[in-house]
Amino acid sequence: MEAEGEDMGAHKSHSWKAHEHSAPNRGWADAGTPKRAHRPLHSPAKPSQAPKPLERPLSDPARIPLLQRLYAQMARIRAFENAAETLSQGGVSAYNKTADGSAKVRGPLHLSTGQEAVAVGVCAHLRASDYLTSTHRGHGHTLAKGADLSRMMGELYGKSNGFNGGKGGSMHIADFSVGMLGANGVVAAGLPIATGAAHAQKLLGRDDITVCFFGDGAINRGPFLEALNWAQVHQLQVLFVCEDNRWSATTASGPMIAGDGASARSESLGIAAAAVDGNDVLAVHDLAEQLVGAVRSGAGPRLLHALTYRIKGHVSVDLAAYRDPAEVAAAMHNDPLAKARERFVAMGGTSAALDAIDAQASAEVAQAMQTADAAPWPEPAGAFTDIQTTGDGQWY
Ligand SMILES: Cc1ncc(C[n+]2csc(CCOP(=O)(O)OP(=O)(O)O)c2C)c(N)n1
Ligand SMILES: [Mg+2]
Repeated sequence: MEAEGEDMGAHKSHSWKAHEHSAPNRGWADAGTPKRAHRPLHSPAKPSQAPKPLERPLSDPARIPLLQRLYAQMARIRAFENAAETLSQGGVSAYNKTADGSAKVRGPLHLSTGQEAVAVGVCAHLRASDYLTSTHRGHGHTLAKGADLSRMMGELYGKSNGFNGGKGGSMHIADFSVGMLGANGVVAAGLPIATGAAHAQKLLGRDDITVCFFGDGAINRGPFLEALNWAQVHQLQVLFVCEDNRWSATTASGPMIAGDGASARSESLGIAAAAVDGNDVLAVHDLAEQLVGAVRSGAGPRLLHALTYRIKGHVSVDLAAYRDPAEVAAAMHNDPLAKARERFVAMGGTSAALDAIDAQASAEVAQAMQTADAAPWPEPAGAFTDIQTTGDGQWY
């Protein structure tokens, strides 16, 4: 695809020589101190231009096969999380619930129900060699990036067939074989990891990119600024994706965000940002196509601000009674899978085709549950592997 028609040569380093001649002599060089070689400074990063909307009608019947593929990915995520939600009841002591030990999935489980279109629309443009960083709400990102559903279920069960041998759980899933660098339990912590990964890609001269998913709550933490600043200064190949689900745990995000939010903060650093209806998988797909194309072509970082809604509570046992039921009901009407189905039928596709996809997704999840049930627990000795050693020294 074509990039945004910007000046791709914006990132030219300028000569440092003129500055050297005019620099005041501070004396240290004459005193025998070895003079450090100056590396050329990066020229100030040029503000990037906002993408122009694609001239492609969202309801073009020629797009039926694409929409069907995107729907299938969303259906797998939905089926996985619906099952995991049920399996986790009784598995965590929080929100006035007490874990009874009987649950197959234990510990906090954050569902991305209602947000599937963001992960799927963006990841449709990624290769296995591209990198992705995720959040505490990472099942959708992980599946959309191509990770194995059965191994993710195994990890949730704590079984040895899981991605982390059953020792990580939902918030620590990683699968480097498909570029999924990890879920993350620390809000905003994925942002600098993504920037670092993109810097490595640049140093290695690769045209792979890094996609960084983060929540609307994360933009109020320092790492958001640090990561975007570094990415822009070094013109890194990273796409920042804000999944704005309007909530940060039990708090509405809006009243906590000063100014105009993620896009405005990004643009203040010169990083072009664009907002999209994050529940419309084709719209996300089309905007992400442009932004991924620009980032991959070396035009510097971009930010995609996806407006969506967290249909479930903060974790699977949270009934989210602190929300206005009318708000939740309105969000259910805007469910990304229902929306995709409606458009699919309007384009001329059949409901039966999507029903078959739903059934296939449920069967895949049921198989994964059977595999996880049958898989062995990690060996006790495994408690001492894959851990960081701090040595036997003392803490200061
Ligand atoms: C640094 C840090 N502070 C607080 C928390 C507790 N916490 C977990 S999720 C969350 C809300 C995050 O909101 P957002 O970034 O919008 O993501 P969402 O849960 O909506 O997907 C908070 C405050 C944490 N995990 N890490
Ligand atoms: Mg949020």
